[in-house]
Amino acid sequence: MEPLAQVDPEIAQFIRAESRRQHDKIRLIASENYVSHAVLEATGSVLTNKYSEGYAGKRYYEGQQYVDKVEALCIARAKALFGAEHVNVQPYSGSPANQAVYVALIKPGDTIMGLSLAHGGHLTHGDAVSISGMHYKAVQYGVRQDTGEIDYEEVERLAKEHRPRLLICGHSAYPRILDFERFAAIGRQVGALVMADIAHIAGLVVAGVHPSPFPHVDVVTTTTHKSLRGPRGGMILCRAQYAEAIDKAVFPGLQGGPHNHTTAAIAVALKEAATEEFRRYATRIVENAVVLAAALERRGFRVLTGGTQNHLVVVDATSMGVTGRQLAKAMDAAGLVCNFNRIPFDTQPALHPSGVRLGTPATTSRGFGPEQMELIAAWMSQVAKVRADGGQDLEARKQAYREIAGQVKAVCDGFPAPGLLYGPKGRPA
Ligand code: DSN
Repeated sequence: MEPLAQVDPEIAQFIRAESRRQHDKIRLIASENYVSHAVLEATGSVLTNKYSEGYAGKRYYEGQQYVDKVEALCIARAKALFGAEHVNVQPYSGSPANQAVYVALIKPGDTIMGLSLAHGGHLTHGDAVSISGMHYKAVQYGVRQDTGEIDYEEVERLAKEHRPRLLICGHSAYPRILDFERFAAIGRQVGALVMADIAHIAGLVVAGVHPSPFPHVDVVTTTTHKSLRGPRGGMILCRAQYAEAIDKAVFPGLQGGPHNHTTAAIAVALKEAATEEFRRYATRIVENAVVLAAALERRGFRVLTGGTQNHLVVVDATSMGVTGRQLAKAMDAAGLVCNFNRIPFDTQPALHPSGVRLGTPATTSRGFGPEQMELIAAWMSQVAKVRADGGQDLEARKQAYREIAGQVKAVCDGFPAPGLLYGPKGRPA
């Protein structure tokens, strides 16, 4: 019963420091969030001790009296929340979930079609450096240069030309609503199965603030830790006719024993996501993103697509005279954490791209509203100006970032985040 701090003070110290960091800084990484104490408790539970290869009622190890119940409850909650006929809650995360769909439904060498990474898609949707681009013939569609929005006509044209077995819709950095119905219609025209990867928007979908991919598409994958606000994990939701193939692809096709502690924590997150409070939370995520995008635009940032309809804002940092990487690193020094990102038609290399990607799920979880979004835009503008001003020496720049970081922390102290060790006013809870 010795506490972690006694058994391993070094790791305990790092966890405490990370908790402090998560409290003191503003998390603008679009894929991150703060889980509740209840989700954390389930994640850190004794379920981590148990092996459970197989599925409820058909396991390869004994002692599944409670694990079976946990997994069955998790599946039932996911089916009800998303309106899915079948759910597999065992994928370790989003990439393995996507890979399991490919193993289940197509063959190596088959053609797949997805949104290109450079235009806001995901590596696992057919990028050349991912197994999805190595084992399958990947065709990539993009966004229109004039609007920055998905070019559905190009999707249709490419689909007719290449006749993919699987058409993928979904993104990691696309600030607009996805037209699942249109993707499904294109898939039907060319005889392709359609997969929606809703990892980023799952929380918005269950709350009804983004259209659902059901009943339009054949199979849906998601992570559980982004806007859905669960532990790090993945799920596959599909029509009943694909259930057996999907389950076999996850286990024994790709994975061994499921992470039962994660399954329990996903179940808790799904219960939380079914509440009216979560629906209000998801609504505020989008409201905050809209305010943030407008405030950034007023301050001179070029905001891609001219705004947002979801939790994401992508800005072209070069509109402020800096690269995305320079801005992201300077922002981190100033207490504003985001990631640099390529933008569509980027002329800069991947490690020094033009954009930064911002998201509001985490800030909304700690209670930020429009007032704080305006502050974030003002701080970002100050940071960009300091970084762009080549006349300043490094020490002067660092001092300017430290001053902003102090203001950021003062605001954060008034908004304790769920699940952290730090309470009101930034003191240990
Ligand atoms: N790493 C996730 C993101 O940041 O969007 C996608 O896998």
